[in-house]
Amino acid sequence: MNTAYLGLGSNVGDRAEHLRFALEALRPVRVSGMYETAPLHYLAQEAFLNCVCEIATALSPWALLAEVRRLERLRQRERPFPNAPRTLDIDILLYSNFVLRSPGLTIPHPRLAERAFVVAPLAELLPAYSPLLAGLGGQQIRRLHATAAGPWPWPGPFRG
Ligand code: PH2
Ligand code: MG
Ligand code: MG
Repeated sequence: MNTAYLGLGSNVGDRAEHLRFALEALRPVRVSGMYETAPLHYLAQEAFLNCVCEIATALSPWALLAEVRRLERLRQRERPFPNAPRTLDIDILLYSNFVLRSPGLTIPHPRLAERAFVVAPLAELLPAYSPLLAGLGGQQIRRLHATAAGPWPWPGPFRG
């Protein structure tokens, strides 16, 4: 088994329902709080709901990527241009201690440390990792914490 951290985001349609669908399929061990976040990169779009979850997986990184793409497609995810609005986005942030650089998959996620909407929920699950995320100031993370959309009506971790 490997431990992977996935970043989930949605800003089209019933955002909470898309994330709930993904979490039910992924059966995470732990889930961060849910954050309502302003769009980054492509700004002319609606606010996101974001969270991070931890999964225990027997899938290889490539098989896991195929699985999260499958879940995105099940929510009619469209990719008209980079950073376009999306029903469901699932990014592999970390996969055990793997470092992988290839055209289709980079682990750790290459933009992880630039993104408060990833760093803040990830720091909830991995507090010891957060000092390594040098790209973000603590103030930016605290500000995001202040906008957390919780408490999230999530029944708790799936086990087994
Ligand atoms: N995802 C992006 C681009 N911008 N902004 C927020 N707030 N949340 C996201 O998940 C997000 C984004 C590309 O994946
Ligand atoms: Mg993404
Ligand atoms: Mg993605």
